[in-house]
Amino acid sequence: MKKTSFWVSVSMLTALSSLSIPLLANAQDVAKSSRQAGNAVTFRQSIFQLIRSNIGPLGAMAKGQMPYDVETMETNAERMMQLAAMLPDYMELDTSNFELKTSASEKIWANLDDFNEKANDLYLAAKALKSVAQTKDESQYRAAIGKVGGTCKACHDSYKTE
Ligand code: ASC
Repeated sequence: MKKTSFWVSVSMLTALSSLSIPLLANAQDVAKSSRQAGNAVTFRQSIFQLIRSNIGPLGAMAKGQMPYDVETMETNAERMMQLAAMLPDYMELDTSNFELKTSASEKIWANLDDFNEKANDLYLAAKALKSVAQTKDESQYRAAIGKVGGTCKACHDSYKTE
């Protein structure tokens, strides 16, 4: 009696979990209200604005509009590493079911692994830029900043609308 009920429980749990895991994963990833979706947009746009704020001065340095400042380069590279590392978490929630003011393409959620790989490309380029700033080898600054900008562009080309 005890043995039977144990195996019945095991098989019921197995059946339940095989059903409920995909359903749960879906339910967690899709926005359930316009309020939740709106908050997600605010948070993720905050991250992108901070990335923009940190690449901005570096882009100006690479274009010769501003003198190279190696401390700013290192600080901003470190910040972009941290911000890039937040992107997979903050972009996971699919908000495409709601009418929102956003330039995030719906393709993001159909290609989340690729999106996350592109976020990782930004992380790695920012990490490389930090190393270059630490070596203080001015001949490498421009290319390293350019590589960070290149990862911004690669992702925008696929996943930013307008
Ligand atoms: C920037 C900025 C971007 C990227 C991109 C690079 O300075 O705001 O979005 O560089 O333009 O191509």
